Amino acid sequence: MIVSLAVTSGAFGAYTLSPVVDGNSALSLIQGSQFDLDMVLTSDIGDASDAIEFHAMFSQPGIILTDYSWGSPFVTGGIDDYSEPGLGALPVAIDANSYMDAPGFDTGAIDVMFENFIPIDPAFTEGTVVTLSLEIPCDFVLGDLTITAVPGFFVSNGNDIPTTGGILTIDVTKALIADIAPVATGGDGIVDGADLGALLARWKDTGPSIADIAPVASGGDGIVDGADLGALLARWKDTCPTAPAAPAVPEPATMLLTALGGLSLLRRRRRS
Ligand SMILES: [Ca+2]
Ligand SMILES: [Ca+2]
Repeated sequence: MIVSLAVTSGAFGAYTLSPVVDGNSALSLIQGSQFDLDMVLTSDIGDASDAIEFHAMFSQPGIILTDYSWGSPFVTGGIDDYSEPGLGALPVAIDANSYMDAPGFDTGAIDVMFENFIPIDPAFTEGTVVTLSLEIPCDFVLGDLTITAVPGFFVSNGNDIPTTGGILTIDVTKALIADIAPVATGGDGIVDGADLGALLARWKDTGPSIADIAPVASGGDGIVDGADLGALLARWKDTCPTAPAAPAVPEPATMLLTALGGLSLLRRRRRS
């Protein structure tokens, strides 16, 4: 089309590729959350492109990519969609091996790659170019996770459009306050005997302690005691939203008896 050629053969501006969640570039999400990440492309002069490649790079391994979709007129899963890992490989936990560059060129980055072409105009202009459906596992490391858009190429009729990638920051927070064990991983998405054991092992500890969970409102009071035990038992068998089915474990009454047995044992030891 003559009009289309007139537009795309003129001056080229610059693109910005911004990863956002509900329009935000910084937010907080709890372990177990499922969310959509939009890769939003904007131009200073209304650029259009028909060939796109970029990476989404993660600061930590383990986020699960469950699905993705391209903005129209790109076709998701079509013969021109070279994204890796592809739809057939999903869901997949994103790590250094989930996408490998050409042999000898792999950066070891924790990333996935998106690449697609539009063989016939109209080209893609602006807006959400790819939406990633993601899930934070229940045992995912707490704190800041950054997701960086790394532009590869953005091409309009054979001309490169300079593109700058943005950064998304997600503060990953704990799903369950009573999920303190396994201690090494900061919990496993279920409150059970392991957590009770971890609390009892820290009985009457003073100062900062992972088992000091009560009073809940203030995030602890500097001592591990009956209030913390009560807070844990009140959350017995709580699970992270996406946690796998819990294995068979003793019922709360049994665990409480075990706990009380453990306490009297501690008292006896202290007296002696
Ligand atoms: Ca646990
Ligand atoms: Ca306490």
